[in-house]
Amino acid sequence: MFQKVLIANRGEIALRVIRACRELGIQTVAVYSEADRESLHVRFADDDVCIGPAPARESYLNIPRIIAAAEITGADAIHPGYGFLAENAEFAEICAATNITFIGPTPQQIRTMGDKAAARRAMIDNNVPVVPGTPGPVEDVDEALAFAQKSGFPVIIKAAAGGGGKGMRVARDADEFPRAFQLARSEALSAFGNGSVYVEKYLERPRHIEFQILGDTHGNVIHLGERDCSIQRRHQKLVEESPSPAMTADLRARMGDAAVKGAKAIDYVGAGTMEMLLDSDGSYYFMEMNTRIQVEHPVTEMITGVDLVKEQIRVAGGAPLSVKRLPTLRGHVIECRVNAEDPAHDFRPSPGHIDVFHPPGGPGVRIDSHIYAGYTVPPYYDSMIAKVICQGADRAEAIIRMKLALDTFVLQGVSTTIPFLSRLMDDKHFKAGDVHTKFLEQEGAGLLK
Ligand code: MV4
Repeated sequence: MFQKVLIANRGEIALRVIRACRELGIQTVAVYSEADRESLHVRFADDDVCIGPAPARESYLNIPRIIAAAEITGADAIHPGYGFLAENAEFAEICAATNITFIGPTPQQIRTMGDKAAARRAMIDNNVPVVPGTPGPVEDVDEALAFAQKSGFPVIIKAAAGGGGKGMRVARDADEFPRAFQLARSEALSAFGNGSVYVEKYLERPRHIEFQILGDTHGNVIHLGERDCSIQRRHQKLVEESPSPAMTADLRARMGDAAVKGAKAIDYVGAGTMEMLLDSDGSYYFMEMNTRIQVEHPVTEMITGVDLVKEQIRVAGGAPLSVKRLPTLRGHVIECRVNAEDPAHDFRPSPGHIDVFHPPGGPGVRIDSHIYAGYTVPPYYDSMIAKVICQGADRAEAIIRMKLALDTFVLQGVSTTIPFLSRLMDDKHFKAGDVHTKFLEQEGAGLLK
């Protein structure tokens, strides 16, 4: 096992990884930007290194500085968390070349899944259902339009280098198509330096259901059930839950088998997520694979009792998975992301000083957060300041506990999404489990008060 792990991240996930290392008896190194000097991850780690100015590209994205920090402190592994360098194949390669273990999948696995068209191809080759579409990237607008006319409208044009909603355009008819195609292509080119796009049939109101995957270097690949992440705003998830209100034991077995088959196709190692779309008619399709630990991983930890971050670290050290199949699910779990944002002003970021902070507690409540009274939320990074995760014997109890937790969350100094989330817990469609990816577009305005 490792002696010392460097955490190439900040915020709550840096704290989460430090805790896992502590439990495993592993020393930790925090890296931080000049804006994060007063952060808890710096205080809680055994060792710390300032890696540069506030802007991420000069600190948390600066590969040479992070590698230098690992070499100076004698770290033998790096945990990338999520975001920043977590899905950067080149970074994983540089770690390997420097004899530092990257706690995550191989560079090749990151690369294959990072190219959404290549990932789609790999799934097709292994009989994992994908949304009907072009088998690979399309060369020009005529080839793309030919598919659209054959399959029928609406269709969605997606950037091969994209993911998370960037470089996507929907075309509802042949007239709209050329413009949508050009827009997707140019957005992909400017955002990713790669204008490669593919086309799929567009599903109008699917659920976003993702399966947690764990793989090890001994050939074991399992899934740990699903998370329903249908409640999103501009491709940012606000609420995640498990089990999905739409799930049955039979559907979980079938979707879970498909997810495991897809991960096995690339001999996946570590924690990963198979993102799938579940259509209103019950058909399901692979969409993308995320090759990292995700923000919403505590939902799966609470419903299964498996510590995903400890599994990641152990597996990277060559150990077999400590869990060999899906454990009995424990009731129902919901996570709400608390952001320092003002919902009344289009969710604009609200950084600043935290004057008062008293997080909720009680049975079935977990809070993952890096903030404290007296902390200043910097304007440079993601606006998420806390995750509230609540478990109940069933979904109704999980919702009651979440509502209570949100309403007793005392946090003053910055605007937050807490009141918005609290009203969401009262929404009749949400309570009925009737959610889909267009939910907030349709119902969100009513939750602004
Ligand atoms: C889709 C889709 C409908 N049909 N693909 C959004 C992010 C990226 N991962 C893919 N996304 C979608 N792909 C087909 N063929 C709808 C979405 C989508 C979506 C997916 C999950 C959660 C929220 C979403 C919001 C808008 C669109």
